[in-house]
Amino acid sequence: PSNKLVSLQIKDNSIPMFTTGNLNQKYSHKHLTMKKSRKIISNDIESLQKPNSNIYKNSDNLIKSLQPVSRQVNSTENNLDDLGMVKNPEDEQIRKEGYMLHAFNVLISERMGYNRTIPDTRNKLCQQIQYTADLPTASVIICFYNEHFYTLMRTVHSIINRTPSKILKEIILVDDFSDIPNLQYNVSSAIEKEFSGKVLLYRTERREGLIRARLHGARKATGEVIVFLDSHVEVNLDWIQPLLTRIKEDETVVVTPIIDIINADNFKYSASPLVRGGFNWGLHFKWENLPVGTLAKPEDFIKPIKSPTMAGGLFAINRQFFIDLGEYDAGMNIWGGENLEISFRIWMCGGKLEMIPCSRVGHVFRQRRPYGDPDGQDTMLYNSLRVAYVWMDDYKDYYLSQRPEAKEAKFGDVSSRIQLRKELKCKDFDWYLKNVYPELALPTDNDQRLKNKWAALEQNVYQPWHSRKRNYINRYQLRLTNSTLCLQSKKDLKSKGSLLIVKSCLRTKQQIWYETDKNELVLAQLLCLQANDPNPILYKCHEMGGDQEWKHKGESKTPIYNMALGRCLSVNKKESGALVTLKICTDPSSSTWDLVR
Ligand code: LR7
Ligand code: MN
Repeated sequence: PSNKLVSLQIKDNSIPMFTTGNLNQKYSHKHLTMKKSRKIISNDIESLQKPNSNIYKNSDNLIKSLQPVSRQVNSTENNLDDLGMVKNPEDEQIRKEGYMLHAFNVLISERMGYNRTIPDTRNKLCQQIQYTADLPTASVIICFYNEHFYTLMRTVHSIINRTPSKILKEIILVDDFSDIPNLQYNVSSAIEKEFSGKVLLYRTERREGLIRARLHGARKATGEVIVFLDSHVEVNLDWIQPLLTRIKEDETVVVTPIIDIINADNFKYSASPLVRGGFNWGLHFKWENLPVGTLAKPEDFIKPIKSPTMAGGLFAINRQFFIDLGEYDAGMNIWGGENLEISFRIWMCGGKLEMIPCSRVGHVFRQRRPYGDPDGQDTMLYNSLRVAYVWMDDYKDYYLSQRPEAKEAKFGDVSSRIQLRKELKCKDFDWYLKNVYPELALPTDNDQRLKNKWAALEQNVYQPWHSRKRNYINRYQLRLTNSTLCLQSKKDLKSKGSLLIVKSCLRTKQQIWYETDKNELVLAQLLCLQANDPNPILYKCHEMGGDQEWKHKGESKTPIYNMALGRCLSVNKKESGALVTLKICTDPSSSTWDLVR
């Protein structure tokens, strides 16, 4: 029809929906549907199909009025808090839908736009390294299933912006049969327009899962090295040169960057410490402290670090070595286990696995995976069984006894992978444990001293979504502005799940809030203020930010703003006993507070 409108769909029988064909105008279908359902009320399908009808004129105006650039800010770490503001019901809708579909704050991700500055998290010594221009070429492979459009585009832009173009052979996107409306169209238009030839898009013919989707991408790649990345990452300065330098030295080394943290609720980018990959007998990947003495001298902080396993999503490998090593196990479904499989295989079949401290890539760590297996299979179990039966010899019994349901479960045919192991003349699992991961205690170890030692070490183990220690930086009562009412728990202060009310200010424990350096508000150093919708509650501090992270501007008349929900602490009536609720911060009836120290 018009050169602006390319697809027209009728949703819910009544609300017409369209997307724009000109991706120069950077916005997703979601904004359009929302704006449109508000502005254009006609649901006469006939009129929609006539090119000269008013609806097209309206929609042209609409497109102009929606210049999405205005939604996007050139973001730095400093304005992220503001970007999370929910200003109207439409924002609220986007935020909510986003959490459901992607399990992160899409409102912030969209407003940040495609490019942003992130902190250089590398060790200072890395900045002095001069990398030679003579490095192998690389193909970056990113598979995605229903990824959030802006987040995916920012992944691509960060790679284009921070990778020498001579080295970057291509970026290969593999759409794993996503079914979010228009995602495929939007991605293909955007890359065609901006990165024609450099960024390629493939789509699988059915949902394959990340293992087969990556395989699909790897087989299209032409670079000397292939680099796998997740679809919600941002690469940091000079991220690829140290990876390629190491592979150039030795083609049998598989390398990973340090995976920095992008907070799923506020998109803050922060450094990860140097830890390595391990696993437990349930075959779950885990982060583990480096063996004592690894980081003795300053230079040790920039040297490659041997790692028994990798997290799975981000690594670089010589393409021919990847093929020779047997690529991936194509019998694995959707998600899980492939990272241990390739880690064991690398070590047992003649390679090495190392982490490169000077290479940093941020990854959005979510608290849940927003998708499952289409047939409801426990793919982690299925895939882990394949790992156990092919690679772990008798040690698989430890896994099987950890997971009783595993004894009955199906895991498909693994004969070709066993064959591969024979052809490659791989070492056995006993060798791997003794030489690569001697620190792993066996469940049967009865040396209590050893067990204690590892238990103690594990206590300190870093998890990207956990902080380690709670630091109080402030202590105050929260008084409603122009009143003598203070924030307190409704029930007694230890009662988990209690709602909050305001009551006459008294210097009782019940009203003393402790602010932590992670922006939590902890009542009497016991329970955390948590942003439940529509009424906040007191809950066990989980130290993961998000619904327990609160911002305020200072001493008096400040809104108190929750990062995850994008709303402010408020009361409907200024009277003793009034229940505390969460309101959109720009609502004129929303409350402000004074901090009484
Ligand atoms: O069916 C699917 N098809 C896909 O294409 C399911 C997923 N995917 C894509 C998805 O869009 C994403 O780009 O595959 C990629 C990985 O999926 P995630 O992001 O849901 O996985 P994750 O980050 O939760 O999980 C980690 O473990 C996985 C085990 O199968 C993979 O190895 C992931 O790549 C891996 N991610 C990382 O290593 C990043 C650091 C996380 C940690 C620790
Ligand atoms: Mn991921």
